[in-house]
Amino acid sequence: MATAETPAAIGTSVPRKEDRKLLTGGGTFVDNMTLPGTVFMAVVRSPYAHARIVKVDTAAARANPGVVTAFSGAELAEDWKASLPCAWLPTEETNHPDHWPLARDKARYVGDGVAVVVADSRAAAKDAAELVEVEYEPLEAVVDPAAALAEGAPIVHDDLGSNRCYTWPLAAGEVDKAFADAAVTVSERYRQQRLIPNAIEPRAALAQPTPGSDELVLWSATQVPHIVRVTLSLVLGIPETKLRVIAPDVGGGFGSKLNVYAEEALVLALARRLGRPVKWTEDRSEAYLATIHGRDQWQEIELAATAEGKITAVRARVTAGMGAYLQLVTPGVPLLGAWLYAGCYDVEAYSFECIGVFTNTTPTDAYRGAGRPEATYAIERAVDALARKLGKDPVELRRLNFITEFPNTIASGLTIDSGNYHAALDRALELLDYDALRREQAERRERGDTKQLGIGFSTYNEMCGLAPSRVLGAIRYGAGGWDAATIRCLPTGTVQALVGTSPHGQGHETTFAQIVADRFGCSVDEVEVLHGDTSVVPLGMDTYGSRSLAVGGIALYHAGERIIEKARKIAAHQLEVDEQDVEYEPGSFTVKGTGRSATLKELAFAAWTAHNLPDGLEPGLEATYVYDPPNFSWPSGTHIAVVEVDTETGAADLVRYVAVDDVGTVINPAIVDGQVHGGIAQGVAQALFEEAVYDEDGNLLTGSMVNYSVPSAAELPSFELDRTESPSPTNPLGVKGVGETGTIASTAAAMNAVVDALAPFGVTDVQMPATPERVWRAIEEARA
Ligand code: MCN
Repeated sequence: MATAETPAAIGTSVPRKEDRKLLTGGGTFVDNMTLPGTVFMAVVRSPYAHARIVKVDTAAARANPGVVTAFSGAELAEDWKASLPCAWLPTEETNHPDHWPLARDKARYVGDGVAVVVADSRAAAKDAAELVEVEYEPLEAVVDPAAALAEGAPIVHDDLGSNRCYTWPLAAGEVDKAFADAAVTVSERYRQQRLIPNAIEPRAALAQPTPGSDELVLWSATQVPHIVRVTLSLVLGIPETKLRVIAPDVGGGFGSKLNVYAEEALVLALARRLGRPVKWTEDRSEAYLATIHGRDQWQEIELAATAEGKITAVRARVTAGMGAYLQLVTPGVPLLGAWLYAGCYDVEAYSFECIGVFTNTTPTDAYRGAGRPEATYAIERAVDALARKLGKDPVELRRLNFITEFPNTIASGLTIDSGNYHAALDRALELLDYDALRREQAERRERGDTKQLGIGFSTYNEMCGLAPSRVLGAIRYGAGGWDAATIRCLPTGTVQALVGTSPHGQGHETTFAQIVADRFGCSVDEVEVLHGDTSVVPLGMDTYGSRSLAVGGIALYHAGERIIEKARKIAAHQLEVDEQDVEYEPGSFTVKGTGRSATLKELAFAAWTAHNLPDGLEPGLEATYVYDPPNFSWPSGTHIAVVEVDTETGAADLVRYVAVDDVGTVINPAIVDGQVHGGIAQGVAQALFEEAVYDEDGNLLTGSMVNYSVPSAAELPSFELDRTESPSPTNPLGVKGVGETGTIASTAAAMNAVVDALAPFGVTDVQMPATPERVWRAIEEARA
């Protein structure tokens, strides 16, 4: 294995540069920072899911020792020039309610902020928050998205008159005809239960007014410092030039920190009012209420097929819970799956419709995979249902329907860049020893063993690397899909790489350094990757949608090419030959056919002294590139889960998991494996363990890790991973994203395995998560 000190080509498992610091306690997280004079904010949150706010009295809180000030929502109303942002309103008619950092008239979910207290310690702020007296008039609540559409359901936003947020249709080809002509059809309904993101570091924000200027600095545990800066400058009504946002080390996000939150706006507004730094850190149970949730959809999917099992059409309908308000991209999340309900399969006709619905629950938004795990789940479960109906092996049915030609414009309208779906499936079957497992399964069934085996497939593709700005514009997303990078060769030979994406666990400091080191012929340690500070890296679109490498990394690659081209001019000038006569090998230029050469480091020094540059050439060796990709990138692969279900207790144990992914060219295999591992764990968690449960009054019953069951390594087997490689033809490195593949693929694989194990009982569906109780009930009901 290479070390960080040796030249590290693309494709090498260089150990993560950032780990030494993180593992030895040297990381800088927002909550580690306390500036002189810092005061602490606590948020008073509604205990009701739906209630009119009659009166907020902060007098007792203000009088408590250590308290600096306290405000109700109404008292801060003048601080906002715009409501909190939603950057993705999918249709012109989308109902978009105001979303103020503190509620004023009504509380709309348990956890909705209604007042803030500021004190000289965190404990004092929390104690005093309990003394704020809020008079509520409780109202009936609605928590299920399907129920919220029913006649007579309580209305979350009175002024909208309805809980419907939007209806978004997509149709291509003759769908009705395909269903009328079909020899076989299947029609399935699935629940995508609500999930609660669990980053190790909860959210935290620290705002500092800068004495002597009107600048405000916000440190935030965010995935999106650039987006936070643009949007909060509008919310606070301050020039963007006067807001600097810094995402220091961020301990995970999984999409939940791809947002602009009330608390970020609040600490800024309070710092501006008080002239002092104001800090807030979420605790875990607060996070469960106040940080976005994921999923929460009802899905209906129908397949039309020939008697042989060739799928001709897919029809999907989704009812998607928005929660009480629209966060940054809430309405767009289910639509990220809109094109993918036909999965890896070649169909002629396609239709999709999504209805977004308000409920009295925590807002939903992007959670790892965002829309694509849901789509993959629906199609992969439905393909298994079709296989069962036809009495075919699920592998054979998949093979019959795979897309085989690339690039391929699919029925829903997008173009898949590259892939080889058969190759990944072949390799996965080989790793699994499929035939042997099916034999064992048959033997266990024959013997009537208590523990039955289930084998579940998920052959998936996804669109990530969000993405071409024009396409994002066409689907009414409010920002671009480009990203930017700057490379600066310093006179002493080291290199700064400034990137507009910002990691929170993905290892960019290593992989991005590898991209530069590979082209510049230097070690990874000679490249310092800087990110996450809008003053240091002003241009960027941040990290989500597995875009950092496929967009930001390509910007970095192009910036490197610009450096090399400029250095070539200097080399030719100093070596006194034509530019065409110098050849570049990573790290140095040589005059063709001679031993005369100049290294990139020497040229960086020459560019800095500027004593002997070609006429008209700017001194310095620095280049910026803003890259807007021509397409999404399309990872794909085959995941296979093997579960053992105890038919007496209902316990479903994941005993093996094989994943063969195709993410194009791989920069760092160890990091890619790590991403896949984490992703699989998260997707399996949805299938078998996790669910946010509300009672009918809108109380979150799974309000802590005691009853929201995040799996640990003990619940999961070692994953067996491999890769195939279909480089993307749309970028010069051939890379595709990997950050979400595991999550996108694994939920369906695990649930297909559970249902496969229960096939002898005639069970065809179990709602997620497939807890022992649910599995046991399914068996008992089938037996009855
Ligand atoms: N990589 C690579 N070769 C490839 C693809 C990726 O070496 N062919 C490397 C990249 O250079 C990067 C990492 O793998 O170091 C992930 O790259 P990418 O797929 O571009 O994803 P992003 O960096 O944009 O990360 C976002 C993605 C998302 S959307 C979620 S959600 C997620 C995830 O990454 N959240 C994570 N992975 C996470 N990992 C951790 N530890 N914590 C989270 O919160």
